[in-house]
Amino acid sequence: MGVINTTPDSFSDGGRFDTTEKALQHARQMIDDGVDILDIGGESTRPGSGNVDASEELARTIPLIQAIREESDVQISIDTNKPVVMQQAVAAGANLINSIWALRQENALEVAAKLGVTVCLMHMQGTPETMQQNPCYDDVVSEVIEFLQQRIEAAVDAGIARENIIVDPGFGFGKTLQHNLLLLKSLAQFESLGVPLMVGISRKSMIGTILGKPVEQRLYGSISTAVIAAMLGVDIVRVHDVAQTLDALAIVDAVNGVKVQ
Ligand code: PT1
Repeated sequence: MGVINTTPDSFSDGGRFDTTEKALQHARQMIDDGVDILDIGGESTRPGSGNVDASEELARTIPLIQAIREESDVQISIDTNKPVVMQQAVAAGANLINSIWALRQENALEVAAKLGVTVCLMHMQGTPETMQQNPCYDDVVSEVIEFLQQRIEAAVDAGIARENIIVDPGFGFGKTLQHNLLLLKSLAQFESLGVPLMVGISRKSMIGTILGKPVEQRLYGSISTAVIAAMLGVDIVRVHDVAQTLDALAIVDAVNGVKVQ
């Protein structure tokens, strides 16, 4: 899964068309590079980030989804908290709802169930505004697995087919470096949930903290986490650097596919 940024660039005041056009070019490059799923988000959910209103989020995401869909059959994921954005995104051609809230918002489960598309349910402790203030667990791995188990059941109860559910431990969402490392090391345990597993670690501060490097120097660290995740059975990695990560994952696939004699 490749991450497409749709937030206006503060260094240029080119306006909406410029932003959509740049995002579309970015999407085309990822498609060329061999991406399977494009993740489109119109609201930042990074630690400390605030809210964006629905009209703004729709204006950032819907024209882009339509434009991508006009030229490609690539899978499109909508990263949103808002039922209205889910509905319009799916109408425009999105195949997957990526929910950092695991569809806990008012009406989200019902709307997703009605739309009939695949959903990604992610674990988060707290809210994006405050989640990094004092993340706290007795046993982070079992608590995250337990949460995801409960959200799978809630989704199935709401009418979402089990085959249409993906789960994600939510790296960096209410977790210290220690919590993130424990989760990364324990990813094989998530297989017990019985649904595909996705992770997003690319360029995150857990890599920055280990390396002491800013976001633009985290490529090799990011690739390393993708390789670890894939070796531990993760099905989908959410990344910024598609071509580079695909090379690394081809090596993992080759090793996993070799016949031991
Ligand atoms: C994710 C994810 C996401 N991450 C899913 N969706 C983000 N399913 C947005 C940092 O510590 O992992 N899974 N959508 C981006 N969020 C963050 C969180 C970005 C933490 C950066 C950090 O640097």
